Amino acid sequence: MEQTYIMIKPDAVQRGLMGEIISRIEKRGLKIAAMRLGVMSEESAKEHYKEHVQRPFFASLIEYVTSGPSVSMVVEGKNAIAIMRAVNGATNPVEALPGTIRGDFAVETGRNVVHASDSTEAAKREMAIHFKDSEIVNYTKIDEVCLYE
Ligand code: IDP
Repeated sequence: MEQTYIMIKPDAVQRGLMGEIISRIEKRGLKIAAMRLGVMSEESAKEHYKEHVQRPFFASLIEYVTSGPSVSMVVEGKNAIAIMRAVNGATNPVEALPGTIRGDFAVETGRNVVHASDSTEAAKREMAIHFKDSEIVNYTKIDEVCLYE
């Protein structure tokens, strides 16, 4: 089983999309192992996005993700990292296919509604920024019997 870090970004919270996004994750068959609503600190945001520190959009990205409440989650399942990247769709919503979260609910890259870790290393790093080990819940869901061979 894999775990990945997901953020429902502040624009999505303001637009009332939390339930829709959580519902898509659940319906896909992934399990929510941790979840918290809160305003991300500037320190956490800068650590999270440190690979982009030299990019021209860095300051506006930090301002965006700390601008209001967001939802942080750890999502778990077989191939959870790749599945959540596909569920979210392309970074630029113009290229995101209909049926993906960004393809259905977003218009531009700087307000693209959701985040998902893009690799095992990123998932591990991002989960450690946003959650203590004790906040990640280990439990079995009854539907796992039907989801997995
Ligand atoms: P990802 O979120 O799909 O992993 P990244 O390339 O890692 O995409 O970019 C991180 C975030 O930075 C994007 O989701 C988006 O919010 C923001 N971002 C990336 N490129 C641009 C840009 O050209 N303008 C504004 N914001 C950008």
